[in-house]
Amino acid sequence: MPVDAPVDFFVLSADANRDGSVDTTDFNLLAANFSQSGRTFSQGDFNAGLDHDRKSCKEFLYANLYFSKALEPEKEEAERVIRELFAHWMRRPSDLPPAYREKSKQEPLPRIICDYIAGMTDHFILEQYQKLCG
Ligand SMILES: [Ca+2]
Repeated sequence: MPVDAPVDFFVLSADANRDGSVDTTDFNLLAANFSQSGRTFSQGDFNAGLDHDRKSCKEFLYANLYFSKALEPEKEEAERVIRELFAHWMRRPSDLPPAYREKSKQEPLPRIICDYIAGMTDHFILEQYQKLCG
């Protein structure tokens, strides 16, 4: 179910006057306000509003992606795949790649399996699932 979610953000981080280019105008704004407190982004304080923007971005992602009702089935399926693969490698660590089997001699097996899974792409983990649990 696609939903429009207009988000206003700006990515050219040194473009103080937000005219789409970084040039001497931006440098002059920065220089004129250098080391003075209470300045805005357009006055060359490139940290101004950053915390607010970061918080807004996080809130948006949590509301529309991480805890999205529309994506819940896929999230649950991904959790199931990870849970079953984790259990498989806990039962059969011999199915881990040699480098990870070697690491498990120095670190706890659950930690090694988590590290291995964390480095996988979506495609690779599904391939592993089909091969080992399918
Ligand atoms: Ca500019």
